[in-house]
Amino acid sequence: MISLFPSLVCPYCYQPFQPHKIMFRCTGLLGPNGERCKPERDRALSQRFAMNEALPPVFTGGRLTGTNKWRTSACCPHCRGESTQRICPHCHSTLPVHFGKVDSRLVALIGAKGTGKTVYMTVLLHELMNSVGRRFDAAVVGSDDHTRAEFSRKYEEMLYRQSVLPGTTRPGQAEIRRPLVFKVTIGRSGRLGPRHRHTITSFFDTAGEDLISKESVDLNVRYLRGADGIVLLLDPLQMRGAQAAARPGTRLPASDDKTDNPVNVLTRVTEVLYEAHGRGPGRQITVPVAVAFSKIDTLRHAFPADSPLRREPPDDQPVFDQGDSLVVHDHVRALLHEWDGVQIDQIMRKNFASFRYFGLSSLGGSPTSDNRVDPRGIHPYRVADPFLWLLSRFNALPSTKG
Ligand SMILES: Nc1nc2c(ncn2[C@@H]2O[C@H](COP(=O)(O)OP(=O)(O)OP(=O)(O)O)[C@@H](O)[C@H]2O)c(=O)[nH]1
Ligand SMILES: [Mg+2]
Ligand SMILES: [Zn+2]
Ligand SMILES: [Zn+2]
Repeated sequence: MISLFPSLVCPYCYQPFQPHKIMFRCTGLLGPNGERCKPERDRALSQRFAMNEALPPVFTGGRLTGTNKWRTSACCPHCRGESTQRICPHCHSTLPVHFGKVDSRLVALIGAKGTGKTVYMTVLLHELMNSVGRRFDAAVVGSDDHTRAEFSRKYEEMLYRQSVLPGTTRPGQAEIRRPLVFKVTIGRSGRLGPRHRHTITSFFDTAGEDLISKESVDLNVRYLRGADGIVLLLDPLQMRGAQAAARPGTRLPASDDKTDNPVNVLTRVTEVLYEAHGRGPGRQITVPVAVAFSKIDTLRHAFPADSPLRREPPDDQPVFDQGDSLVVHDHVRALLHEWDGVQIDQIMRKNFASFRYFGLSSLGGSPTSDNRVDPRGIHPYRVADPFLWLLSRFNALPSTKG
């Protein structure tokens, strides 16, 4: 059945809903009938995200008759005050201002324990807000108070100002951890003057431990099912062949029963995606997957001098450089042979219609022996490439022809 109302997906809980199901939250101000709605703990927010603050009540807006449009404001049935604060009917999170009208793309970040996901997400967002943002004339801002406060206080402050690397992301709490939602606005000068393209992106940083067993993978199924693009971070240091090639002195990740090798993780993620999207005869998974190998700083010294992973990526044009990206892709594919990772390439080719390999380093160097950021600072290398590729796949960013 073709629906007139394509389904939307909440960037916070990744649950789908029809546009006319969007709910509203009362402003809590004095209404025209002299009543004021009392703030109370919101059960949906509390259950899902452990957010317990008292908020004004929520109510349904309903469909506007005779049009395909949905409401952008509605009247509170109690105080009769008008509200424009739209919320998700499932988790009651406030939806971003342009939600439903602009592209909304959910990007899930997954990978085994200790691959560097939390560090990567922090550095990527920091770069997008700073140097990469300047290059693309892009503004990247947190879409809600929680994202803004959480990102600057918990992630950026710790890594950039206190030089502290994050602890293991707590597993089994996918219900409570809330994705960080950002609005990416890219300026373009067109014939009709400057235009802006908005994309809402939602980042969900999974706990690597949740990818160990089938049951705990299921916790993340909803996030994977709702994702428009996936960044799968794999740690070459968890692969035998690469361990041997690592710069002497590199601390190798602990291999305990909570860590899993990249092939097993990829196998399970593939199964989950087939479960989520269905599997027809000969059908492949169509969600674009950026397969990014982290911590490249520990391996770069052994690459040939002309390796694309030894040179700086082109950064003078505000476009995604397909040529450079494809050279990196081929190079990483070749490296997989040396790293005992041929199986990864076999799985990707067989099951994914759209994927690309990347090599990156969030920190640009090894952490100190007590696992703090090196005093010389953070020197990210190619961290934005996977994200820019996804944006180009979403047609949210121009790219050169490959
Ligand atoms: N050499 C090097 N080490 C890194 C880099 N990024 C992360 N690491 C190391 O990897 C460790 C794990 O990074 P996290 O970002 O916490 O990993 P995670 O994937 O979030 O792990 P979980 O939350 O346990 O799933 C860090 O404490 C660092 O020691 C990098 O760019 N280079
Ligand atoms: Mg983490
Ligand atoms: Zn009210
Ligand atoms: Zn929601």
